[in-house]
Amino acid sequence: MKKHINSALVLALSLVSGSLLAANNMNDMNNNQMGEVDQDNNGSVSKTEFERHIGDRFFGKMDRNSDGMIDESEFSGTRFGSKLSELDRDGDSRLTKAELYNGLFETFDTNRDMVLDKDEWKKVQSAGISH
Ligand SMILES: [Ca+2]
Ligand SMILES: [Ca+2]
Ligand SMILES: [Ca+2]
Repeated sequence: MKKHINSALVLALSLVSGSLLAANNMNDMNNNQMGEVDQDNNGSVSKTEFERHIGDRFFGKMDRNSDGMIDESEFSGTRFGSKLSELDRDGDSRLTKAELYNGLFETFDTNRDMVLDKDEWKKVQSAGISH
């Protein structure tokens, strides 16, 4: 008897996860936000694709005094979950474009495989970096 209940439960669960998967796939098709970024369509975002996507517009938005560097006051208020000092390679307390992009990429590439997969990309989006 107990076995019956268990297998019914398993069946129910697999039906649920099956429809969740289907919903996810639908989501990907209808709302594939990675699509425009993932230019070679391999399901992940490379560093080049990342830089190209966030591009000059994003940097320009952050660089409010347009001196080509991001300083502490320009950096504060962002939702990157990292500090300026963590991204500042040369320790001058300001970020160049390269420091910002490299640093952000490394911050979001949590499994360090040098590409951003879907889950990692979601974090980029929720940090407000993607547009
Ligand atoms: Ca600046
Ligand atoms: Ca720097
Ligand atoms: Ca990764």
